[in-house]
Amino acid sequence: MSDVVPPEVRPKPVVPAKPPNVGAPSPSSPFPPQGPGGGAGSGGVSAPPPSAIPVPIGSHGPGFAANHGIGHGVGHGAGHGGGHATAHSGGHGHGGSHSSSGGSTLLGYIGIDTIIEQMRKKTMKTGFDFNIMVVGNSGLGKSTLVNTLFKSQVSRRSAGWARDEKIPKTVEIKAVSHVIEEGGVKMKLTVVDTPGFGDQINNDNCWEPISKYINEQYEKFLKEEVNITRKKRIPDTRVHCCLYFISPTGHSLRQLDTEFMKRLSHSVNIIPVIAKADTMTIEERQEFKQRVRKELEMGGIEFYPQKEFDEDMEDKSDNDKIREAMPFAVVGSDKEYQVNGKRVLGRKTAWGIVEVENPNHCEFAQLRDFLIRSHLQDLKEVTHNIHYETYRAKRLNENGGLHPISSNDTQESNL
Ligand SMILES: Nc1nc2c(ncn2[C@@H]2O[C@H](COP(=O)(O)OP(=O)(O)O)[C@@H](O)[C@H]2O)c(=O)[nH]1
Ligand SMILES: [Mg+2]
Repeated sequence: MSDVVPPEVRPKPVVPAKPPNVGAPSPSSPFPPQGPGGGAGSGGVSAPPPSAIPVPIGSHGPGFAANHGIGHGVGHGAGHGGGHATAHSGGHGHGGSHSSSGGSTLLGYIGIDTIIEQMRKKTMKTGFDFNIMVVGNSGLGKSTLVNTLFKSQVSRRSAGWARDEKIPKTVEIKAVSHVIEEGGVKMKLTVVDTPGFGDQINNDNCWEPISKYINEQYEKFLKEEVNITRKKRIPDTRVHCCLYFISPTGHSLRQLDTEFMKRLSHSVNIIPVIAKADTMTIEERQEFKQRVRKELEMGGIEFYPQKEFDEDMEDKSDNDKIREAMPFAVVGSDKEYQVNGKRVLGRKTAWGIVEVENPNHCEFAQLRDFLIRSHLQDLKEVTHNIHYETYRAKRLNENGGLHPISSNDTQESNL
């Protein structure tokens, strides 16, 4: 099976009509109501969507927690409502009263702002899934970077192909899960590796097995959703983010790169990165970044965070900054060195140590902040509300919305 919907004809997910007198979004609503009073109340507490859990990851600053970890919280409706409630509690009372036509004054404390604490408690109990896929030629440092991002051995390093071990003839897909805990929050991280991508002489169609895998996960989720007896929490194996590794050649993008990103950008959040940035000088890096950005733009290739999904001006200005800095030129390492009395992750070269987390040395820290500390929840939401929704709408249309879905075009992968 190829792409579910070719980019040119991709329908916009349908915005469901909001029934009257219903403040809270339904758990599966693709575009829950937004704005003041948009659902800080019961929706967020009693019926959180299965995949949208606020993500207050440990060590980040309060700004991130307020704006993204919790603000975007349980679905957009509850998240925004919660955010408003906090921002305005005791003031304008946005989240509080449905009867007011805006700007009413609360006479006493109601407790709307406690939703943040309630959501936090729920997340602490349930934890959350995050599924990241890495794509790019062998040896570009994919496994190393994922291990660097999560500061543990979550991805097996390919120590080069042994002589008697053959390079896979086709793209293999391997998913490995780990539970990582930080600050009492459990994340079930699944790393989906795609060894063999781009390693052949003829790489035509090597995006196909990857596209198939991504769609199979949507299909699994959909099957669970349309079951009469649904699980309370549907296991989420959908790929939330696909890190695409660009080889640090200094030349143009290869056809394989553009082909992959073009074909997949409408079914998954693609984040392109420039691999092994320490192999280029700072000037070469800047030049290469600009060239890549231009080529992506000229090729009409969208990557995450997509402009069309910016929710408001604040989002747009934050995301513009990120988009302008992309693709991040990264360095990965799992070795620690002593630098100025501190232990840092780095790569030792003849000229000194390249410190992975030092923003003057490479853009790893920017990628990490973006991916984990500010946009992790949004990656999950865009996956659910846009990519999955597009898939779902198409599948249900095909089936008249009612009949069981045949598995003809989504054979299970070898997982
Ligand atoms: N110079 C440099 N080498 C790297 C970097 N990341 C990984 N490597 C090395 O590249 C080789 C392949 O790394 P690996 O993570 O297995 O690549 P993968 O095949 O893409 O998963 C290993 O020897 C790594 O130590 C990097 O950022 N810079
Ligand atoms: Mg690897």
